[in-house]
Amino acid sequence: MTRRHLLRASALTSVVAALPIQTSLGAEKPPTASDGPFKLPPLPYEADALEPHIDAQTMTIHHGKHHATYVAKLNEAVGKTSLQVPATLAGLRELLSDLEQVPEDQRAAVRNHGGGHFNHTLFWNSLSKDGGKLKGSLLKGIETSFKSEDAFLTELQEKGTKLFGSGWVWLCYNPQDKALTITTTPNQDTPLAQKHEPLLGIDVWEHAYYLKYQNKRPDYLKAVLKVIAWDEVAGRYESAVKA
Ligand code: MN3
Repeated sequence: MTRRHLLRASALTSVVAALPIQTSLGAEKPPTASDGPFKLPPLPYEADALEPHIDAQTMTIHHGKHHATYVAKLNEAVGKTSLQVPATLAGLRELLSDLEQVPEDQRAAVRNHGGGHFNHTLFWNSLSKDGGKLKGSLLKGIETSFKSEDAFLTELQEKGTKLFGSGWVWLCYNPQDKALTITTTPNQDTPLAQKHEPLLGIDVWEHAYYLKYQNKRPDYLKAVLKVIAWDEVAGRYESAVKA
């Protein structure tokens, strides 16, 4: 740690109240997900729960390495600012909805790693071995916005397949026109920045599927649609409509 960082970190300790940021003064080891205020949530199921559609090795690395690194680097970035936000998903949501409030020198890091933490947390909770079927008000909303369930699923897979490079394909609720929409974001950007409410996000980074599906992203998308927790997605939709 440089002298400049030390001075900055000690100046911060007096002003940061809401966030108990650990500056890890003097520590030279790389940060881990458990070092800072934001924590890596455990997977809501066993790593092999989604086999054979998503394999256990991919889940273990994706959650334990990729997601953990986003959390560690988010903590590092926030620790270099005097931002006062609770280290919760709600606090992170506020930051990602308006990145202008993040000091410019840490904005890209919060956007990328904060987005990574937010998106992956939503992703794990959008998957389940027995997530139910599309039904009720969500199915009605999908039929209104996309004409049919089939047309919706086809568009989701097409947009996910065509997204160039790394990113996410989303089912979002747009509070402006009260419609459902399928969008994509590059890297770890979230739909929150576009004032869209993410209901379902599917990770199409190669790290999400390469071990099992190699370059065959369409096969991965087909497989992941077999383990979507539709009941969970429907719950998010109902909350978004009421908000
Ligand atoms: Mn990922």
